[in-house]
Amino acid sequence: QEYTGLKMQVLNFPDAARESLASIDLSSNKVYMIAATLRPETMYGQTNCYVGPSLTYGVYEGLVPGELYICTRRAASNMAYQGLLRERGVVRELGTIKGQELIGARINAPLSVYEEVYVLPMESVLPNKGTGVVTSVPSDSPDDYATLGELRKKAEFYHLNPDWMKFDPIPIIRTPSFGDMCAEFLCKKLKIQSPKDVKQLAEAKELAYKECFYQGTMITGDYNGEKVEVAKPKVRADLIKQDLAFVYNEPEGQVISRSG
Ligand code: ZZB
Repeated sequence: QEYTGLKMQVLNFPDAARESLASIDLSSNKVYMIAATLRPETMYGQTNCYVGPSLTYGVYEGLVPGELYICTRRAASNMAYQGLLRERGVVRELGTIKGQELIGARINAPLSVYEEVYVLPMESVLPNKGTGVVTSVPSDSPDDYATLGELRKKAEFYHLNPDWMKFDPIPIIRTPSFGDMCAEFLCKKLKIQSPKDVKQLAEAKELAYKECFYQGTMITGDYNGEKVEVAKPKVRADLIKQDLAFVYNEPEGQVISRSG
């Protein structure tokens, strides 16, 4: 699986994160959460980023001195072999932190209409896929839409500041069958009430992927009016050229999925 590793720079760490990472110089380094995405063309619609609250993340030195990456150790090991970390083949972990402690971090979302967004919890983030960091596009990802709805409804229960969830989904891709916000459309159509509706969410994801890729047209961003199929590699190339992302590969057989 070939992902785009999106560099989401951390602009402000919560106190809990500062404590856990006390031995790391966070101010003279640029620290990035690395989100693995298959949908670079949707980055215009990012509203937040998700981590698994109970997962452990590590901090690693990026290829360029002064850049630190946050992702799972498993992802860091893949990155090391792909020459994406400081020393090829070497995983040097500067520190670790729980996903829970990253919640509320303010981060930059490259290309998004919302430049600064927040880190939120998502129980369904898989430890064995991507980087364990998932950027959220609730207009086009049913999982992201369902989780954002759940967190907004139960902000107090989850101890979340409503300010962290204030960014509404925005239309970025027009589709003939599912309208301009396919995730919202499909969650309603399949009667998805919460992130616990795992089966319907898997179906919604499948439908959204196909419809957007083959029938979708961009209605925002640098490739407004172009087919998604055409815009996708262009947005990706732009992100990489601007040093906002890199190619991250996941070896065959390493990926597990939620739907089976
Ligand atoms: C932004 C985005 C926008 C995504 C969208 C999807 C969609 P797949 O298809 O099952 O391989 N993801 C990445 N890592 C994880 C993880 N560890 N646990 C759970 N979800 C993860 O899944 C690839 C997509 O799942 C990635 O692409 C990422 O979310 C998420 F509009 O990035 B995506 C219809 C989907 N739309």
